Amino acid sequence: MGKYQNICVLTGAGISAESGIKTFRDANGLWENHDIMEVASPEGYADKPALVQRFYNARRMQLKEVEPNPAHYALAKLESMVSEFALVTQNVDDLHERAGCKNIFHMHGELRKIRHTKTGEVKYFEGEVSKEDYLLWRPDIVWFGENVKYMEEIQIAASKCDLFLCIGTSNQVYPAAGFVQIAKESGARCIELNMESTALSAYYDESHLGPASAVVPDFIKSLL
Ligand code: BJW
Repeated sequence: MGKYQNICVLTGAGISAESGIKTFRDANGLWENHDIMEVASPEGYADKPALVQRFYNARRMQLKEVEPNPAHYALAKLESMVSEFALVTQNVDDLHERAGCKNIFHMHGELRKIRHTKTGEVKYFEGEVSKEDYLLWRPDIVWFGENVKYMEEIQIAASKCDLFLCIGTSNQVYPAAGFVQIAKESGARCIELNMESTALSAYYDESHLGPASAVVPDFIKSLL
């Protein structure tokens, strides 16, 4: 596809906002009613497993009520038009795959997976974890202080790409916020698409501001 043949995309909560999934740090963000460390840290889970499981049960059930939006579909189309494409997402929802994206790295885990706390076995799970299983099966989600998934694959994708897109993330959580540095140092053009400027906007070659459902399809059309 013209100028760019190897594209790496990093997405965050903003891309799913218009599908009806709350972001983390906006005014109505998910964390408003929950202390962040209470529901997204190993310590919080050890302290209040019932609260944490209820929180993730509710979010897992919410997945059944939401649909991908035009930004998710535009990225799937982009993937089909270039020779190499990696979609790195901080999101734990499944909207990228439901829109048709294939090469996805869920670096913070997935709501639809649970992990056995003793054996480490991971399995797909659609329902609500029962009270009997609260301590045996935890959400397969990366909480604060835990290592993110697919780090090696992501570092390779960011260092090989010629275009790095960052969509709908506040760039406040690491290591995700640092991937742009890998891409930039490797010579990629780095473009941010977000509702508003972020702490790292100045680091990007371009920023396009606005709702993802409009800005992402428009930007992708401009590449064609
Ligand atoms: C729209 C829009 C629309 C809205 N259209 N846009 C000190 C310095 C540096 C690092 C650390 C530090 N101390 C600790 C750390 C490490 C820590 C970290 O980064 N902490 C920071 C808070 C400082 N990171 C970790 O612990 C990670 N692990 C790790 O680093 O391991 C090694 C290590 C261990 C220990 C110590 C040090 C190193 C793991 C991070 C796990 C993050 N987990 C969460 C929760 C997952 C559970 C769940 O989903 O329930 O992941 S936190 C939460 O934030 C979630 C998200 O994936 C992540 C990023 O949020 P995101 O996606 O950016 O959302 P928002 O809400 O912040 O932003 C949305 C954006 O969209 C906004 O800009 C809006 O404007 C925009 N927007 N509507 C377009 N319609």
